[in-house]
Amino acid sequence: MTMHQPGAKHTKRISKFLSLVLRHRPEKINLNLDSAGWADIDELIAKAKSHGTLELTPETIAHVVATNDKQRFSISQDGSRIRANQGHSIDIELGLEPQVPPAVLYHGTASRFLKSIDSQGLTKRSRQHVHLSAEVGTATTVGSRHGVPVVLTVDAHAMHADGHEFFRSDNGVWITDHVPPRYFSW
Ligand code: HQG
Repeated sequence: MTMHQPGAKHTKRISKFLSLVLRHRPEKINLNLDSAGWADIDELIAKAKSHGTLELTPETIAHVVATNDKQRFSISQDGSRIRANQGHSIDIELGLEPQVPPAVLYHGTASRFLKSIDSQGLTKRSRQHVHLSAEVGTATTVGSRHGVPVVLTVDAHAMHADGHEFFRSDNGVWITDHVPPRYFSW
């Protein structure tokens, strides 16, 4: 028998639900996350069901994780836990090691934020980190989510040389704490 997998629309709905409870609002279904953001998959399934939110199975979760366009989620090696790779607003410690970034990184934003960004630098806003991309195309897409996109070019080499720490999430997003205005241009 072939295992039935959710269609594209349902897969997206599950992905959005996972982003919500694993990054922002686990309390919505009373889900426990450990300090590194991991949730027990059986508990997630049971609580999503008891809150009438979604019917999930280990197979559909594995499918969503494997096919996710941005590889937003990881399953632990023993298969028992899941977490979001980045993008949290809740306070968790991803436990990543600092890495040497590429010389240049990009940040996509919307034109209406430029004035504020130019005075304060790139700040975390509601998230735990500032998100940067190694590719202009990705940055443009990220910026388009907010309005007319503008891509900032960040001198990651200079930031790193000046002691700023960079981390790379398991899905390849570069993250740091703050990008002061002197390190970017557009
Ligand atoms: C802007 C998505 C005013 C910032 C993406 C952005 C990413 C400022 C917005 C990930 C500012 C925050 C994160 C300042 C920064 N003044 N505006 N000082 N500093 N901003 O969504 O980077 O699809 O929290 O430029 O792919 O857009 O969810 O951050 O426009 O990787 O997996 O404030 O989320 O991934 O917006 O996106 P966000 P982001 P997912």
